Amino acid sequence: MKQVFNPYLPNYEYIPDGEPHIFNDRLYVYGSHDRFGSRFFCDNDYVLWSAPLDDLSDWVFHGVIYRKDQDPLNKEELNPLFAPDVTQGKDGRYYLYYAPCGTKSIGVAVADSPEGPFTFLGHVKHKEGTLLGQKLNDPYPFDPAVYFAKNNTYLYVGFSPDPGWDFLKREFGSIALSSGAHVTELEDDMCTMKSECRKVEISGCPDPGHDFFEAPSIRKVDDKYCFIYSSMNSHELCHSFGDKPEGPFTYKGILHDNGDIGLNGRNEKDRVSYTGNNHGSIIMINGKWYIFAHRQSNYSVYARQGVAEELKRNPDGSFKQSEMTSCGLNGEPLDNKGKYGAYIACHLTSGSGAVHYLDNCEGQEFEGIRIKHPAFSQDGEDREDDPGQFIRNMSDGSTAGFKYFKPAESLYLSVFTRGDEGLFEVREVFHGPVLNTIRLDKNDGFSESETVLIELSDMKKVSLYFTYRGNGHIDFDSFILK
Ligand code: FUB
Repeated sequence: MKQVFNPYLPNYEYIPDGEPHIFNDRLYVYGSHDRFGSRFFCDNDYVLWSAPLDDLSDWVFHGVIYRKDQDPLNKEELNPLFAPDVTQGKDGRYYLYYAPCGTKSIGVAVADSPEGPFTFLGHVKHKEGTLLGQKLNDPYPFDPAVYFAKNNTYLYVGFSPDPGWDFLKREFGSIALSSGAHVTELEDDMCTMKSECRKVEISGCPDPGHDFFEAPSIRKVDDKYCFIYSSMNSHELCHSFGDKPEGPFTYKGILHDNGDIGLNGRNEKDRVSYTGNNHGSIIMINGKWYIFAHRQSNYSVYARQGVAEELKRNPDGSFKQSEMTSCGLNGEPLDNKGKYGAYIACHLTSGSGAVHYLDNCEGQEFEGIRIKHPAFSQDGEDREDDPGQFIRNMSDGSTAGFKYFKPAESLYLSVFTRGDEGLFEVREVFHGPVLNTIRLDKNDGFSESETVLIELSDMKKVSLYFTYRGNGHIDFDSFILK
């Protein structure tokens, strides 16, 4: 079996908003599809990947499962398709729910297999036929999640935008919509709402930052229903428990934060990587719970990549916040011998820390970030077979960290970099003692450095942090553990 990393899909694939589902003993992740280099969300058509449950490293590509132009409301403008979800209907077929940006609707498509291809079926509508999202006080037709329970298909939608945001006026005009998460049940035609949407109540949020913002998702955990969502803080996924699919729910804490903010009391200024929006869900695979979420790359929130981590439980059955690692689905630390791409770093900071990527990263803000900070990036165009994602633009003090490798007493280590000369300080603990330094020569193409020895304690799994010291800039491609 191969090893599996974070991101868990090939490094040229940009699938955020992943909803993991198990159908017929395979794990499928349905998500949006970003385009590397784009200046907006979800520019590509939906594609699908799956893996067998007994080998989560063996991801298979199923190709395009649904195109933007298949929705009749979206033919002309080809608006991006935002976060989708899939459920199996009572008829055994598979139903895909999605929100085509700018159409004020939730689309429904159907397929005979979980692998698609999906064909357009209709839009979610009120009993009298008005589309959901086009009637006064409807919830925002955004981020649908679907779940079959108690002989009903539950549909969750919602968004809590700032009412002053310009795009709301542009897209929804004068219709006053209800903020927050909402739920309804669907008729067996999978399009008609059985009742008006009700607000999903979540009590016990410790502060407004942890309230619902977007990305509703639902799963059954033991005898509880677990409502998952992206909070107002935006970079984190939170969870809440309830006795019924429609709630009410009680807040239970953060599941994943794409800067590890909140983990062991970490605050925003010490985020371990470049944060941005987050969206995902949980699933039990072979007896273990996992959170699927996404990280940011390329200085923007428009090139997001799926990551997954194992979850641990609290005594009351709720989940502890996961830690971002380089190897979430691997089931054990990575081998301490071999060549690893720098793109699997779970820690990436500049000499002055990392920042939150904004939804609008055009203009000065974007340029400022691009000049001062490192980022996961690639040289090639979107979806080239092996564009070779790497860490771009490390300057003095910039650090890439990798967790975890199997214990070792010592390791020989070399790196592949390009750019200016300088050195890498190697540590096992960020801010800890320097174990050794690696001299980096000036190179136009990626070249291997000298090999150095680092002494470790063989008692625990290994973390590795590489901090660039120098006056220039380097790109970090990979490293070899020997
Ligand atoms: O991917 C587009 C949008 O970004 C999703 O619909 C939101 O949940 C956020 O992840």
